[in-house]
Amino acid sequence: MPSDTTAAGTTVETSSGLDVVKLGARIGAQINGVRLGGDLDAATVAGIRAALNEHRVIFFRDQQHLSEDGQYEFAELLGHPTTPHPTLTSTGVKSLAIDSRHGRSNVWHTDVTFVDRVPSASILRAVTLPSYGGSTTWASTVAAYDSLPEPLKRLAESLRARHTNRYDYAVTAAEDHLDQEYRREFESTYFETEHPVVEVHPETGERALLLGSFVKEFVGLSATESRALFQLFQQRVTRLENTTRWNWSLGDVAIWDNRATQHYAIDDYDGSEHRKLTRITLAGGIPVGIDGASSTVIAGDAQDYSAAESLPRAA
Ligand SMILES: O=C(O)CCC(=O)C(=O)O
Ligand SMILES: [Fe+2]
Repeated sequence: MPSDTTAAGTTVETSSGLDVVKLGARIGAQINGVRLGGDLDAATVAGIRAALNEHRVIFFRDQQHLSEDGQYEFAELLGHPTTPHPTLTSTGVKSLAIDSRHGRSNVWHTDVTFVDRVPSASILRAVTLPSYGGSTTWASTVAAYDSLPEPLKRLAESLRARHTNRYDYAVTAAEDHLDQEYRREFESTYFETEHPVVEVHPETGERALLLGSFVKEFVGLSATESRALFQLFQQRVTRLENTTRWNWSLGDVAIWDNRATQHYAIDDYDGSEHRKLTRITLAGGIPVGIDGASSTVIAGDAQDYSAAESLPRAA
């Protein structure tokens, strides 16, 4: 891939015509010089899509011009927006409010894995920020899989896991950062889906670990065995080398590939500080394991949330 080196020494990739600055070897890039909106040309949108496939999470600064409508119109260029959430429907029509008054997502997760049609991507825009802290970290689940020793790859490939929206069974009241009303709405319809632990990415053909905090258990294993294996694989996902951390400024937009990442919102600002971001999510397909077996629904119907995208699958 052709590249230039700037005076600052950072590598700028030029193959897509976009100014893409890598933030780490395994995950993350910042894209400069793009004004996001519904009027972007097709080549730029294709470049953004390619950067997302390559870097897993991409960041744009200085998008203060974007409103919720502009964010939505841009989302429509990149894919098919879902409704805001399968159960959280009271916070908006076009977008999901990520608001510290409702809760703090300080747990490693891939979004909405309790349904069969796992979203392909999300677009997150900073609206109100605390005066310190409140950054977000993403981890590459492709890098996590790739860095596993061969026997653990084979083990992960042989497993399926059940994901539900009644998560964090062991959470104590003191640790529970979710507002009670919000939790009630989150859990108002029960969803449970069985996914392969190793998913084949539909666009890149890469293998990725599909886990995160909505996992309840591995199929065929005891609760104790499930917990032990979950920790083993999650530790690989969250190794710092597999992550990138973003310190938000107002006007920033992050886009992540939800089929290749987990994320964690760092709860290091005080309760008096308000933090709000606006999320618009893009529909995805039903995950497929390396044996070609798809995810299966155990409970709940997510049709109203999102049409299951059927993309031509990578070889
Ligand atoms: O608050 C954040 O930075 C991220 C929250 C989150 O988990 C999400 O937007 O999906
Ligand atoms: Fe999330």
